Amino acid sequence: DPGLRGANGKACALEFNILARQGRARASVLRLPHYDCRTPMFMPVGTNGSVKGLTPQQLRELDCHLVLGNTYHLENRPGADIVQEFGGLHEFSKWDRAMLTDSGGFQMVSLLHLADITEEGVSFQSPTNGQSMMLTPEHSMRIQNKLGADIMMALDDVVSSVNPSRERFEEATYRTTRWFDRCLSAHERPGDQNLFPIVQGGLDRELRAISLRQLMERDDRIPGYAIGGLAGGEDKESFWNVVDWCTAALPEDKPRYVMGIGYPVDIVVCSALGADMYDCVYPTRTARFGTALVPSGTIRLPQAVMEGDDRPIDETCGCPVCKKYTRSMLHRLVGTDSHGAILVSIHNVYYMQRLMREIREAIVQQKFPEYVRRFMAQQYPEGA
Ligand code: PRF
Ligand code: ZN
Repeated sequence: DPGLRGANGKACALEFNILARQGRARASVLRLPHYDCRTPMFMPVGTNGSVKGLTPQQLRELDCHLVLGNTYHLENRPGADIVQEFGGLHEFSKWDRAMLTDSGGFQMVSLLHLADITEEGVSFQSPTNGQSMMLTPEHSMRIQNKLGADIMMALDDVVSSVNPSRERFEEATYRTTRWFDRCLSAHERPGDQNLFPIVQGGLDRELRAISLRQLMERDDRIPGYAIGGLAGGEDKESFWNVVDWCTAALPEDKPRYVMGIGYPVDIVVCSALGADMYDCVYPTRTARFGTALVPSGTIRLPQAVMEGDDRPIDETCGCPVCKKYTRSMLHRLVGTDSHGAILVSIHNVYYMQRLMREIREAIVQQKFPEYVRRFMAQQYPEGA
């Protein structure tokens, strides 16, 4: 819908309407070409365009508003040309609500550890089939324009945990801005796809400030901002500091996306700091290993103590799994077939979407501080 207007009044592919604020927290309607999302929002990861084990119909019933796809994986298989021939990622995956594609570099560098980064871009040779891929900002944009997601991520220079020197972080900070400019020039669908830049700079206050300043100089062409370089095993104090610096500096009237964040506690804290969007494989990946999310933290269904436990995963949960299955049944199912993994995934995705609804409602009702206290008391009963 080219008729949408950004905060600056310019034609833009999203509208961000803040419904309520409390402290720095905000609740909004994020209107994207395919769906009116509510924020704060958790976006499950569907690497190949679909979330493992869950159908698009189930994701809708679980109240998901936006699903993530990955440029690197989709280009590898089936290939962006083929997805485009099928009418784009929405048609291909039969997911008709909003989608976001990550730019691909992070997946190549951080998950595969085999990437070579130069000013030109990120190149990678697959250890399994020997196939190589060179992802430049231009190529990432060409692929993401073919996929057609509502939000595309700019290619950022991700610092591998193998070589985390200050010099390398400095290079990556400036290069991420240069690559964002190349992404802006290469982006061919500004009328119906939103391009978000990614704030980098490691855990360094000065580098984060440089990244923020450089990107915000381009604010009139930016529909929303992402905060990258976190969730890499840093301590909580550093993590919160970076989110705090970034959300304090970013414009109020645009959505803020903290990449790779998915622990419920982190989402509650980041929302209090004024962040709006999150994604992580955690809830679905941990489900496949039999870990279920509950208000007090997690429970491990494969444990022997679950064997005779006739309670549902969570007595307060309204998901279809908690209505029908006991822990005892799930204990058997996670051990024997993929059906158990799917059931726990359903519960965990429901849990995340319920958490997000509660956060949004608490902000709207101006009861967010009480909500945070109640949430933390459940997670940390000893006040640890
Ligand atoms: N950059 C990109 N994708 C990401 C991240 C990032 O920094 C993170 C956080 N480390 C998760 N996903 N492009
Ligand atoms: Zn449940």
